[in-house]
Amino acid sequence: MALLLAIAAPVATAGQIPGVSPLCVDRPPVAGSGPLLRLIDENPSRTRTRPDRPASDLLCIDLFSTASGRDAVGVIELTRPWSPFGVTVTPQGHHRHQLRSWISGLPDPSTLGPYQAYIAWATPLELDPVIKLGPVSDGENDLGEVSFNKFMVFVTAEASPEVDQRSGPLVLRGRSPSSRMEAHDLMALAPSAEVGPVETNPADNTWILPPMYEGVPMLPGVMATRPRSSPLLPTNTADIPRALPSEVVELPDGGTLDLFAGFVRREIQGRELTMLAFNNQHPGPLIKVKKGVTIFVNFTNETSLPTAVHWHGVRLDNRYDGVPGLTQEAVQPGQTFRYQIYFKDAGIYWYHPHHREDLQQELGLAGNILVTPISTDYYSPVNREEIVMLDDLVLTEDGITPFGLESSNYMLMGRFGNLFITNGEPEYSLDTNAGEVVRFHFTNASNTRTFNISFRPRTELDANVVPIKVVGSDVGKLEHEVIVESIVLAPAERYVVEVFFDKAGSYELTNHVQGINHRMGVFLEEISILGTITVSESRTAVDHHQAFETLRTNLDVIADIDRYRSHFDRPVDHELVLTLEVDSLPPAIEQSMLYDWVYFNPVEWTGTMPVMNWATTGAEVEWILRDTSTGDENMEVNWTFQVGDVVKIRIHNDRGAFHSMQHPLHIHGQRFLILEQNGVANNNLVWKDTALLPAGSSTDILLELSNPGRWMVHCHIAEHLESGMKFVIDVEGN
Ligand SMILES: [Cu+2]
Repeated sequence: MALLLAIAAPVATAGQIPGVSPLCVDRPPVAGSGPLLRLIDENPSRTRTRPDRPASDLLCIDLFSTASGRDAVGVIELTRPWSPFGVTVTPQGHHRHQLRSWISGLPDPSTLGPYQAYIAWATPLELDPVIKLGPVSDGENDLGEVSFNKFMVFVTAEASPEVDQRSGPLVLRGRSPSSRMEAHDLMALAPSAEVGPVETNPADNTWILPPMYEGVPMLPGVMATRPRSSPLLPTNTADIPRALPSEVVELPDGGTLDLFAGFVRREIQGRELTMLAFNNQHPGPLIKVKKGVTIFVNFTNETSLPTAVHWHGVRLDNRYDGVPGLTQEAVQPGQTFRYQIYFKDAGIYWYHPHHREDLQQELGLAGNILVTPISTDYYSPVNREEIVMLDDLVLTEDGITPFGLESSNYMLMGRFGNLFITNGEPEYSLDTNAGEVVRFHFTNASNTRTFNISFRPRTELDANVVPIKVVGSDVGKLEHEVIVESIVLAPAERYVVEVFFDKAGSYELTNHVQGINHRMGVFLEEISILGTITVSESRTAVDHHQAFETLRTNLDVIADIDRYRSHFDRPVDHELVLTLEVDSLPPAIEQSMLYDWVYFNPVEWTGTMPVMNWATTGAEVEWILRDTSTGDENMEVNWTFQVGDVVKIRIHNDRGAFHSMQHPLHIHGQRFLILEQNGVANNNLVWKDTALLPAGSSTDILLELSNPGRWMVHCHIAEHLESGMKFVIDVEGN
């Protein structure tokens, strides 16, 4: 019993004593609860359900002893190494975990044989390779980093701390939270999965199933489901123009752009498609302005749908924010609206409709705005600047998969495309000379997909990826430039990065992720080539290599943020929970998903269950932003601030939801800092307007209220926004 107390004792004062991981000790009971949890069951400080904290069962590994380990017990906490992104992954998309263990009760190793030390090891479930994490003893141990999909950790007694291969007896072992995933195959035995009750909606017959995910079959019951909404695919039989590539429109202070949204024809992979475009261009015109200028946009709606234009990330006057029903009436077909836009911040921004975004943005209504800095050395010198808009599209043999009319569909996970579209094309290409440094301004314009982008030499599949220097994100530069191997962008996020193409050759712009085949309960690697960068033999005359090698500290950004540092440790002003309520889901879908709660990936990287996802609408699914103090949800939330206020908001992504997934939360008209996630401080800040909030995470942001008006806060997964995952903040002042 003395042993048990030794572990349980720090629980009550976890905040003060650097004892057992507070994250992993004080947590609710879950499947696979380990010995440590049983000990704590008796501790009155433990509460049963805690949506108000990170999901410890997704972030902890319990260590169970063997007969040799006797009374030994332990727990491992998984945190992520810092990265400038909402999650930290390898270029291959494996989540990177930093492991720290707390162990107690290890017997003297010499009592087990000729042993002097305990060593911790990690291995994927295939048991190959086995990597040495290092010696461990009672107390706290730093075990370094592991980035396997599903893995085990075990502790053995060994002859010395120096051994590099395991040969001694096993004393403790545990499995990663991801290894608990289960196959849906048991569902094949469930009658309801075999014959799903088919909806009697008369529109049923007009739906054609969306493309399947190759290699991931769906159960028959799921295949029989249809969205409870009629299919909608805007068409225009009139003679409509072919879409053109994007053009750069440089506007001076006071300049005016005539912008219209209309129908265009596209031919993609042999299909004739009717799509939408701004000024017939895919993406829409690239608007280039200098920081500090004001421009006018005379917008005309030549589509058959009500719309408006939202200027994402731009801290403009509220009445020009382009949110129908909040800042303006929707612009009806044939009508016009004049926007006046002031650009307060340098960086990359974008514009898109804020009305049936799931349909209008998907069909091509999106363009970038590049706001160039005033100072000539704001960025390091480069040879070339590229604006890259990432997107995807759902394409069947017949064309684009229709949208829902009465309600959007793909409501559960959002509309994952099966074809990547980069700057409007299935394949992006760029030519440079050897030795060039290129600055890329990336925007994720997809409805729901989170990208993990890297640059890889084409000839060598396993070659190292090209280093990427991260310079900035949504609303300006990072405090400190950093080198990474890949960049993660959730919908609506932007990253400004620089890449040095030293050697001639062909490079691929790659999206590489580890999705989940939920049906089989296994990870599924997805590698997609989004484009090619061809680096010619001729060497650039202007060498910016030295500047690229220098990682800048941005004193201007640090000084700006200094004004807010005194707020970093203030108490939390508001708390939000991101969750989901479902009602009357087709039984085959509901039952299939019952298998998935055991493990939620921090990010749903790809759509491996397209039929199930496609069949869900607002009739069954409501994504929710809930104020924890009032219980108000979505548009009931009523927060009022004054211009000049600075508030700390804690956002929990509810692990207990029926289905938990990441949400890219966007706040209009303001900027914020991401202070910490799952209790780990962010020490390299950048102003953001969109934050990727992984499943089960808890994130603190510091919101600066600088811009008066009524502003939208919402999830930027287009379908989640349509399902109601939004509210309005009122900022008073002038
Ligand atoms: Cu969402």
